[in-house]
Amino acid sequence: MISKFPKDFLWGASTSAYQFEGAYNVDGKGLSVQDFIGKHYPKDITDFKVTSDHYHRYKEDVEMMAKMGLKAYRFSIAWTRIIPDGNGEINQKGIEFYNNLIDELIKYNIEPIVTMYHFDLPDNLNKIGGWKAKETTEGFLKFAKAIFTSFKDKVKYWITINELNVMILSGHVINMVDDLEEWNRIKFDVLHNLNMAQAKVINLFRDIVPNGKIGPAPNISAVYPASSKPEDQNAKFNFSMLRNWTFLDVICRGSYNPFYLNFLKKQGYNFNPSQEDLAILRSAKPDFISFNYYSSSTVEHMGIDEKNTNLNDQQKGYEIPGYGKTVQNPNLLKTQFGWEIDPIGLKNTLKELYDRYNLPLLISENGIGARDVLTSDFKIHDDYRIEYYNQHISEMAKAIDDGVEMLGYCPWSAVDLVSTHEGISKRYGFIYVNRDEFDLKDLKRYPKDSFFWYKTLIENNGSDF
Ligand code: BGP
Repeated sequence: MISKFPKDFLWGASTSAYQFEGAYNVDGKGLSVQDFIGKHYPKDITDFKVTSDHYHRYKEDVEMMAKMGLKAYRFSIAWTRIIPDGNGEINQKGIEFYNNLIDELIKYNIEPIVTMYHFDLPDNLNKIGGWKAKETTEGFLKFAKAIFTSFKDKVKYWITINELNVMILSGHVINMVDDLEEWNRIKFDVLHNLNMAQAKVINLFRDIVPNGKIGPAPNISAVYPASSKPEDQNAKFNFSMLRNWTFLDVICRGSYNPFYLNFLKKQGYNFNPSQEDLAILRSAKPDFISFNYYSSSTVEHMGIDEKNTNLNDQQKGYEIPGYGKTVQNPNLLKTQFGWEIDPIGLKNTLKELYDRYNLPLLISENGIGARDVLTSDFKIHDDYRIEYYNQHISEMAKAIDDGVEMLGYCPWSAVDLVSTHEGISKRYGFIYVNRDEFDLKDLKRYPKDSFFWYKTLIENNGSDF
């Protein structure tokens, strides 16, 4: 069968630095907010100090990725390895580590895709106000300059900020927020600063890496109305805007979504970006959109006078009086961790995104978290993961067939790593890492059944779909 996927399609996989590298204080690395996990989530789960110890095992990991046939690998660079205090001196050891990792990838013809920022804000900057403080943007630009200059000849694809929308909508879930009440007061300033930082970094990129490609990586999902009631359709419109489009409109269209500006006003928020800022936002455009997709959202109408019962607790969903509230979708199955599984939602998301922005799309995350079991003969029979990917890739092929332009697919995760807030027991990898929540065992790597399945799929360029 002829493949629907372009011949240079980037079949890849993803990780992020703080969830995968470990070595949290090695070779001059400074501390990030993620090194304090447990502060906000005092659950019985591991921290990010060792994780999968990729820092010391990157050669072995890359060799296994090559054996799996990966054409691309998306990873993030830890800001605190490059600038330990966030805004000061460059740490050459940090540059050296990523240089070695990139060389190793190139050795096996694996295209490196670098995420510049994946939730791991330097703690020193967090202490002085995080993204609210101007020093944070200064530090980010300094960090960007260091990595652009160091890797411009080796890395073509760059991703600015992972899930900027999740940072704003659910910062407390990913360890970014100390005080939820204060966060709710400042988060729109933070959003503007992040948008500005992203735009400035893109402009810097054009000067330093003129032949490279750069794009954002929000978490985007199709939003469904819970019923055919017209008021539910209105809630769908509102949620798509609040959850998805407002974040992409700024970077792709260069301006804030008008409904979002109105939303801020109604929330009593005085949002007055300067003309100079707005001009900077207009000047910076991405080359592609990468996005993370795990699940769709379903919403229903919520009256302006209805009481908000969950106060921004993402575990229970979102409720915004006058705008809508999220509800369960009875048509979808769920993962062991309660996330709804919606492969057709991926096709819907791809088509909506492409229709709206007309930019090539890269899926930077998609996957299923599960309690994998290592058998006594060191096998992992993760048929549920194979099924999940089969269904999602099949829908992706249909989206391409319908006219969507795609660069690649980097599911989460290449190798097992520690989840954002649910420990190592929630595994996503094609490659198993032998450790438990608190027992580090030997950290040995074993290919799962999905590893061999993905290898075959890559070899035939997804021609079964
Ligand atoms: C995304 C993050 C990743 C990753 C993934 C799975 O939001 O970008 O860092 O962790 O979600 O989420 P979790 O680890 O919570 O299961």
